[in-house]
Amino acid sequence: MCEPVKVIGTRFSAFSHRAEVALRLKGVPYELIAEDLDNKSELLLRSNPVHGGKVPVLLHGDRTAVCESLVIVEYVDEAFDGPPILPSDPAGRAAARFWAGFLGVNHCWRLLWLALWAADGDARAGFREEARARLALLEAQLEGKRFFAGDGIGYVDVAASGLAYWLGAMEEVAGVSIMDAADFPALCRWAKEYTSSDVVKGCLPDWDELVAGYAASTDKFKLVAQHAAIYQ
Ligand SMILES: N[C@@H](CCC(=O)N[C@@H](CS)C(=O)NCC(=O)O)C(=O)O
Repeated sequence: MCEPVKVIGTRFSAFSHRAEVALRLKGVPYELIAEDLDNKSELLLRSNPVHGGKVPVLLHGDRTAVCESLVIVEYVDEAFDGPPILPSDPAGRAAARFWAGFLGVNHCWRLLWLALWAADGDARAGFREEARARLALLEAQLEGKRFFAGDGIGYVDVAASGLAYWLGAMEEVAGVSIMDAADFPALCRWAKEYTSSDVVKGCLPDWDELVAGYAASTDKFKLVAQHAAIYQ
């Protein structure tokens, strides 16, 4: 009998999506325990005490909770049968981990966040240029490929998923265009392909709800940008 698999998360979070989509790629049934991040559950705080109750957290039977989205994706890849998410060869795995790390907070999302939500217009424009320079490096990675992983969705695609959907919702709410089709045709085409995949579609939030949720959180987002305390 299979042990229950649960994701503590929210579909408003692109990091949370990484955990869900990894399970779906493997064909693992799971339950999403939806969190309100403004009013975190005891279960979440208990399961991820080190990072103060960040989502996602994966619960697998009675094992220790798995925290950090990319750690979860790797755990899912190793713990369950099904198509591999990471490349099988060490060099491919190393490259995939490098780009997945690049798509984390320190290299990409901090700049994107500041480009969207920094209070000062000039500073925001500067962050936008820096963020776009990072996106240009990703654009080049897609050359001649349908997905970052090749013909199908793999580790880097999962890591990049925030750019495929959640960034667009934030751009709409903030009124800032960062990843436009004129300068990033490959990334925009990839985003369409990624979000059209049946596996992915099954765990995307409703667009209007996402936009409304972000619109309601704008003050909080700006405050986070002001303190540059953006998610680690
Ligand atoms: N590095 C973490 C980042 C996770 C993260 O920042 N999650 C956000 C939602 S997008 C969160 O839980 N925020 C609530 C908080 O920080 O209190 C990961 O990859 O899992």
